[in-house]
Amino acid sequence: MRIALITGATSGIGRATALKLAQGDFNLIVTGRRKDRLEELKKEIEVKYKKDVHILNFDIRSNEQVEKAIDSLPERWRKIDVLVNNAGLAVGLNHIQDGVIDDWERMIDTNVKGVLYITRKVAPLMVERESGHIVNIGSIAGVSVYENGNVYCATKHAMHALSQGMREDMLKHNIKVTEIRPGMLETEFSIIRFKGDAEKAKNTYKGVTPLFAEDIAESINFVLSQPAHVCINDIEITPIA
Ligand code: NDP
Ligand code: 8X3
Repeated sequence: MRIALITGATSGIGRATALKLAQGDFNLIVTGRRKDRLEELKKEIEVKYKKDVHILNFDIRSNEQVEKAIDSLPERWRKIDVLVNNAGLAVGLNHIQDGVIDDWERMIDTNVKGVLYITRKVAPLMVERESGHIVNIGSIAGVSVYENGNVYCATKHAMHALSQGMREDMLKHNIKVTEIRPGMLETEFSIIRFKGDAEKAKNTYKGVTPLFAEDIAESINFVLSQPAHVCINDIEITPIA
């Protein structure tokens, strides 16, 4: 049985991925700030799929909390085979001259610094065992930009660069790095982006069939199912619309 650590498993892609991997040969470490949701997910996986789940409840923007969480792992849970760097968010949608500094900091601290903090703690555990797979959830916003998307797009461009950089550093240790870049996907993402305005969030998907979290979970499961000698570097997925 392999162990996958999924950041941001309380909702959207992270939650769907936990449920998908639990149907295969994975025990799971699930993380996020909303502990009640992690506990519900743990219960669901244990009952439905008979897999072990370990909860780590922390804010990924705090290196101190990240270090403490990973250091707290019991020995058997430290053999992490897969790290899914998924936790992330967009906050606000403004022209650059109207940008809100606090929104920018939330995005940069979560999407860039948070990914670095957790990778810095988990990658050495993989290097020690000369084995592992890091799956980074980027975005089409990591290779293109759109009006008002400035800082969110910049954080996902950083994820794109980091994915390539990590791959250069990790492959020599037999550790694969895959970047998955989804397009428009209906999760809690837009509710967070519009700061709880459900109406605006809903309008984002008006007239189109977006991707769903399960579509991305399917791709993650696919890249993790490849033979040992195969590394899928990138997958870009958009809705037909
Ligand atoms: P959701 O809002 O549904 O899920 C985001 C997850 O990230 C939640 O579990 C949340 O957990 C976690 N998270 C956010 N901030 C923190 C934090 N400070 N500390 C710990 N966990 C945090 O959105 P998605 O599932 O859509 O987003 C997942 C990833 O997919 C993100 O990186 C996003 O950029 C990317 N993406 C999304 C697209 C979309 O259109 N939806 C398209 C392309 C990429 P909690 O709040 O409990 O801490
Ligand atoms: C999220 C997709 O198009 O809203 O990464 O930037 S988009």
